[in-house]
Amino acid sequence: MVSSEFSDRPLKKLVLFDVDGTLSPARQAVSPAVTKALQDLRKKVVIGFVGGSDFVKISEQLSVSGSNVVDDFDYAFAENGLTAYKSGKLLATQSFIKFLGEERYKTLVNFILHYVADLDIPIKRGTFVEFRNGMINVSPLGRNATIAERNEFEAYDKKQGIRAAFVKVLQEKFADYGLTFSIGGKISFDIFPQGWDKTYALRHVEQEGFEEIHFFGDKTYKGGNDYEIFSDPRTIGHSVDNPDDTIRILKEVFQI
Ligand code: M1P
Repeated sequence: MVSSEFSDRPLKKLVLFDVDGTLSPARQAVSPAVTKALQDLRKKVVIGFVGGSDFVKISEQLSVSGSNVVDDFDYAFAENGLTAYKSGKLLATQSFIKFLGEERYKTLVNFILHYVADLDIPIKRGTFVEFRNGMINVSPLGRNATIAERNEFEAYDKKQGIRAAFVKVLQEKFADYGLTFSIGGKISFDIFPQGWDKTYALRHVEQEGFEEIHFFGDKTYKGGNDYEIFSDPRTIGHSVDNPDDTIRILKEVFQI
């Protein structure tokens, strides 16, 4: 039985969206056209986002008109759902440190920082490891790079496979840690406990009895950070090329 708070929606369906590359360009703000499409869609169905980034960053991208992102979406899932809101109320948070323990975490981070120090890539900036609530994010370039530097690194990485090689080493070295390594964006990869991919968010919605759960994402290929939720039997997956493509498919599927 779908919650009474959603009784104003004619369709008992949930539509979830990845953020970067699906609702907005990576790490940039959502466009007015996407905002409008989401407002129209919300009149018909329940909507939510499932982003890999932390809640503050996703809010910056999606709350462009000054509104609060938890009011604009029925479900707000940051860090793959490890931080979760429903109808503006915090549901739960989980912690990477609780899962791993301080000692193992320290061993992992020390190894990563040594590996980055030994990497010979054209430029390096700062913040090579970003500690988040439910995961860590590792960037050989460094997270406080400019947009232009991010794009240059992405092109370089496509040729050189810097991130893929890094991930392979970590997978072998830390095989007994129970971790998943996911290359989702342009300059980094995420590390989180196995099963804490975007399907983690589904545990917050499966009791609701939605007739259908749709998921829209751009990194739906194997190894991409949308792959697991996109291919999960509980969802109907839609693979998009960019935010305009998301609008196009929404118009087709939901006649908005
Ligand atoms: O949402 C996709 C990814 O976006 C960022 O990646 P990058 O900075 O490499 O483009 C990060 O927030 C990453 O955690 C996230 O998975």
